[in-house]
Amino acid sequence: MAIAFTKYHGLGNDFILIDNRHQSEPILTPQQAVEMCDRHFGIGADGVIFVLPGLGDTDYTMRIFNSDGSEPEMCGNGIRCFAKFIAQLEQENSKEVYHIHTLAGTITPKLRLDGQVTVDMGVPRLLAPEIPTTLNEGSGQVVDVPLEVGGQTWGVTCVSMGNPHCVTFVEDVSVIPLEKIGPEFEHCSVFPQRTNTEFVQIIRADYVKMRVWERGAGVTLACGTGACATVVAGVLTGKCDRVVTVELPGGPLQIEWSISDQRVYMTGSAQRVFTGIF
Ligand code: ZDP
Repeated sequence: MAIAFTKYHGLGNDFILIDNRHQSEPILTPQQAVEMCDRHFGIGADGVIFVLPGLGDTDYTMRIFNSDGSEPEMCGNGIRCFAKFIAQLEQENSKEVYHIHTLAGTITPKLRLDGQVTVDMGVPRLLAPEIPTTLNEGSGQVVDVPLEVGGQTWGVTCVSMGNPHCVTFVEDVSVIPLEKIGPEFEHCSVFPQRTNTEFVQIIRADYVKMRVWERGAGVTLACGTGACATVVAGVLTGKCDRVVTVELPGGPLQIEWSISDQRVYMTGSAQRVFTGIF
């Protein structure tokens, strides 16, 4: 079967976008997505994203397969790429704001004149069962709680942006052995749905550096939901302002955890790279 696709990236977190508007189930199986994501035997990507018909009063539905074939609830860099892709598909009928149905609820990206995309990522979920984690006996917020991983005790803060995140503040992100420690966090038994894992170095209250090990994708150059979770964790631990630049290996994201509506707003780039037939 020949499958038309467009490749996008958000700060080097790269995705294969599929126009799946004609049917409500993805045209690919998770296994086919794994093959397409392979960087040596396929197109190469951190995930495959499908543009499906909307549900209820939403414009479209977004579904994602990670490069290991698992399906996350949400994808922050992916939804910026998604917004650009649908604007490209709709051409002169494109809109400034879209309402997108995801497994994490309705997410609202806004295309800006400068080419960046601002996304209303919704209200973060902070209670242990919502993340989910069994830390703190599975109840209340999980803020700077000790967790032993890889023979070391870390102080972790857990946040759900629809998908699970475990944030650890460290002195120096450059020395963290991500490839080794990341999988141990991802599969730690206190995270029944596994977890995305962020290591964060505070430069200033409004500027932090973050490296990520993604659930189902491994080391990536950026993670939008992870940057949002980082700022929420920074505010909860008293380390960050409400408006923060998060520097990722692939570039910066602007994050605001709004005090007025408690929603998280993420602004960053999304770039089309090429189109093709698989
Ligand atoms: O939660 C997960 O399983 C993630 N791998 C989903 C992808 C998150 C992403 N990197 C982001 O930007 O939020 C795309």
